[in-house]
Order: sequence, then structure tokens, then C-alpha cells
Amino acid sequence: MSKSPNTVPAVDDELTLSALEGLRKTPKQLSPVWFYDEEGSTLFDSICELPEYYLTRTEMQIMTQHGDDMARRIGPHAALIEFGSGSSDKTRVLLDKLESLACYVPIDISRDYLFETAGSLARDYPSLRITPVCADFTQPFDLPVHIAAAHRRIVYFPGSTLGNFETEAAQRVLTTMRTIIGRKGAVLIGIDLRKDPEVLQRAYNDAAGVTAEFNLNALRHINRELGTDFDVDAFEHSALWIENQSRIEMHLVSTRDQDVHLGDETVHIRRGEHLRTECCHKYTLEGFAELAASADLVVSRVWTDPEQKFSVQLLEPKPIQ
Ligand code: AVJ
Repeated sequence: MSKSPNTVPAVDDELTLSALEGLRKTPKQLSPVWFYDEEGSTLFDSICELPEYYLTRTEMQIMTQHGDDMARRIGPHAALIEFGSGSSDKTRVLLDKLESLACYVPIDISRDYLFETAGSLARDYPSLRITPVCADFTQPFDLPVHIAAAHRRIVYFPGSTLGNFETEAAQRVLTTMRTIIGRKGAVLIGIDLRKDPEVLQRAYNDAAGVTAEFNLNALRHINRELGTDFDVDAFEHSALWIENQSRIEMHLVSTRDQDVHLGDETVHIRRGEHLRTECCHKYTLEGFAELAASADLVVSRVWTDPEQKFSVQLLEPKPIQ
């Protein structure tokens, strides 16, 4: 999984092109990847502390309560590879419980944040081999060769981040994981579950307005990175439950007509027009098992909280008949 060195265009152009592609769609779209600059990663950590945002807290409870069982099922001498590692908070629960872990490979797109977190983990787990990889895991990336020496490879993907992907893209991410773990490995994944729409709406429209700031920060990030001129003050946050898609959609709504310049192009945004910045799919247990099966993965264990708000699931390769 490596890029050919002479066919890669200038990175900025690649980013500009993919941003333009989204802005040419109807409705206009921005990738949720734009949330996560350093400021955005910090805002996301604040979201996790919000009373309305049950996801992180519930997942953490599940990890604490069932971590021993998870560690037993993972077994000794595993390589732990985390997709979108962020603060690695939930990972610490696993690191405390796993027996003689071979190595930890956190993968994240936010470089400074990744190395900062890896540094603090290295201080707290001095004997653990930690190899951070700065990458967008939806694109080809290289893993350190030393993971081959581990007894098995475990991909950890907490936080229900898979929910950000539409069905086909989610299948591709799961297939990437399936390839990484090979025949003997497993995927440990956090998946948010369908529930009362009221509870969902509140989780993405918090009273303190942190989610709104997080959403708007995507525009600040893109302005800084691509030199665009979105008028950040002329956008409002909106998050709605879309029943027939079983997802929350985060949007930014323009409060005036504006022209945004991107590369050589001018993108016109009408007053009242929506930019979609994120989809957060919510699954039933059956629905997720079906999605996993489409990537040749079988759900071998599900851990949930008593109210079944959230789930952590162990996926293993479908046995070859
Ligand atoms: C990191 C994708 C799991 O979908 O809940 C939080 C991001 N967006 N509030 C989510 C998010 C708005 C979050 N994920």
C-alpha cells in the first residue's frame, strides 16, 4: 500500500481538487476531515465532555467494564493498530489490560496532535513500542514493518467514526482493516446505536454551542490551509436527524450570498444554502452485522451498556469454507 512517487500531484492541489469536488455537488459537501486541525481536535475533546454527548462517556464505560474480556479475546503479543487515534483515551484502558503487547501504532491525520499524544503515551508506557503514523486512513498508507513480528494484528477503531462513512466507503474502510489483520487478526470497533431521535439531536446541538464551534472551525481550517475566503461569521450550525438514512447530518447554513475562491474557481453560495459537513450513521446490531459481512468480517462478540446506547464489537475474518 504505497504511492508511486512520480504520480503524486502537489499536496495542496490534491486537497483543493477534492474540496472543489465536494463543493460542486448538490447539496455542497465538505469532508469531515476538515474538522481536525489542532483547534478542532481540542474542540472535539471538549465535545466528549458535554453532558449531551453520550457517545464517548458510554463507550468509555463499556471499555472499563469489559476491558478484561476484550484483552482475553485479543490475547498476548498482539500489534494494536488504531485508526483515527485522536487523544487515545480509550486506548489507555486496553493498554492497561493487554498482556505483553508487541506494539501500538496510532494512525491520525492531525500530525501535531498525533505526536503530542504519542509522546505522552510513551512517558506513561515506557516499555511499549509506539510507532505513530500520520495518514488519512481512507487513502493508501504504509504500516511499520515490525508489526509482522506480532502474534496477531488487532485494528482498533473506537468512537463510532465508521459512522461518518456512507455504505460503500464504510465497506472500503472495513475491507482495508480486513486486509491489515489477515487471517488471524481481529477488529475492535466502537459503533453508536440507533435510539430516540431526541437524544441524538441533543448530542449534536449542545446547549453550550461547542459542536457549532467545531463545525465552523472546519471553515477556518480550510481557509488557512487552502487560502479560501469562506466568511465564517456568515454561517450557522445545523444538525438534523434524517430518519430514512438513519443518520445525523451536520450542516453549515450560509446567512448571506457569498462567493468563495478556491484555486482558479469561484464557488457561489446562496443565502440559506447548506454545506453538508458530516454524516453520523447510527446502526442497529443487525444492520451493522450485515455491513461487516459485506467486508467478509463476522461479529464474534458485542459489548454494550445496559441501555444499549453504544456498542463495542469484535469482528473476525469470515472463516474460509
Ligand atoms: C468522531 C465521528 C464519532 O459522529 O459523533 C461529534 C464527530 N461530530 N459531534 C460523531 C462529531 C459532531 C463524531 N465522530
